[in-house]
Parts: sequence; structure tokens; C-alpha cells
Amino acid sequence: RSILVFDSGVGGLSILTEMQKLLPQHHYHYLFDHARLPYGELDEQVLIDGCVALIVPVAQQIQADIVVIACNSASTLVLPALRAMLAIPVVGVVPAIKPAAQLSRSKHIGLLATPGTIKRHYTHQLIAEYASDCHVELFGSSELVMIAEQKCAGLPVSQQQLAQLLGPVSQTTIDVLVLGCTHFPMLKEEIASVLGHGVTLLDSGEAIARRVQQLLADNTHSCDINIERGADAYYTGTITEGLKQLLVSKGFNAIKKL
Ligand code: DGN
Repeated sequence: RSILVFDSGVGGLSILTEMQKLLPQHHYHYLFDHARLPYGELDEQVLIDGCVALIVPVAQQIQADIVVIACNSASTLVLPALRAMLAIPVVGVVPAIKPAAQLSRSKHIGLLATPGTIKRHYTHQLIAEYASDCHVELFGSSELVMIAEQKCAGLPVSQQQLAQLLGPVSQTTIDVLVLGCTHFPMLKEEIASVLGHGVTLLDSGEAIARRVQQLLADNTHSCDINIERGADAYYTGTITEGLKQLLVSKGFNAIKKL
């Protein structure tokens, strides 16, 4: 099958990795909107219109069987518009609030995401529905997104800068931190070393891979003919040589600028 994975930048690769582990038999195409990164700062209507205009033609062109919006900032906003335009399943990635609330012993958890995800109605609804017994602290950061981008471009990550950015998180007594931005699992080790053993980090990668597995198994209009289609990466804006290397190492045939 052909799976289109979308993000503003490299964050979606954290979701892609989990899907490739669970479902290695499929073709993964990666589309990212570097021209408008970071999404956490964008006007909501600009984000909805931009995502629809970018994703729909690529999904049609590659004859995607499923689209994964591997971005919390976009998923908390654009899913209804995309589903109205596409006849295939569209899976979103949203913060792992429910498992975090279940896992927490102290019932004091944190959500680290982009400023956009932190303020979304969708996120507040998730918290009200699944974590009403918890005290949930919200931390928004676009700087961490850019640090994850730098890391994937092959540049060093300053542990000191990271410790400074995570200062407000360190000062709390949370026992579970939701990584509510797909860029943040790229920095999991660095974040863990700042926060120490007392805080469990939780992201949505594995849950999304299982959801995709379920949808592909359920899909009644599946094509039985296994056509070998190449899997490519598509991007807007610019990318560095370091990021190009990373994408090549992920096995994409071609890296194409839109
Ligand atoms: N990776 C995206 C997310 O999960 O929210 C957004 C990163 C960004 O563009 N700010």
C-alpha cells in the first residue's frame, strides 16, 4: 500500500519510523512543508488552507491509500477539511493525553507541544475528556522544534540551551510528560537527560502505527495487485544537505521540491 506521511518538517519522521517498524511491507511517501515551518505560530485559517492545498494533490498523484498527518499542530485543526476532500482514511496525530493520565501515579502531568497545539480547543477538550482527574501543565515551544530540525540537519544540539528551555518543566513535580509535537521524539534522549528518571516521556508514534495497521486491515476497497511504486519525499522551501542525507538514509528514492 501507499502511505502518505505529512508534517511541517522532520517531526513526521518519528511517526514514520514507528510505522516502518510495525508495517515494513508498505510504501511510505513523506511530504513536508518547510516553507511554512514552524506551524505552531501560524494563523489557523492559513494553516488549514495551506495544508489542504498541499496534501490533496500529492495524495492523489501518488494514489495514496491512507494519509497520516504526522503533526499535532495541524491535526488539531485540519482533519475535518482534509477528510471532506479525500475519499481515503486520514489519520491525525494528537497529544497522548489519555495514556499519560492513565500512567501517572501523581496525577500531575505535563504537555510539551507547540504554542498552537497548547492553545487549541481540541487539546483542551482532550484534557477535559481524558485527564479530568489530573493537574495538567502546558508548555509551548517553537524553539524546541527548530532544535530538532537542526539535529536532523546534522548540527550539534546544545544541552545547555535545552536545559534552559526545559527549565519551566524541570521546576514542576510532574511524573509524565506528553511529547505533543512529533518533532520532540527526535530529542527524546536529550530531553530525558535534562528531566531525569522521575519523568516518563510519552509520544503517539506507536499508537499511530497500530491505528494505521488496523485501518489497512479493515480497508475493504484494498487493491490486491501489489504494484511496485517508488516511495519519494516531497518538500516546500529549502532543505540542507544534512537533511537530504537523512532522507536518503530513510530509503526514499527521490527527494523532490514542490
Ligand atoms: N511537528 C509538528 C507538531 O507535531 O506539532 C509541528 C512542528 C511545527 O511546525 N511547529
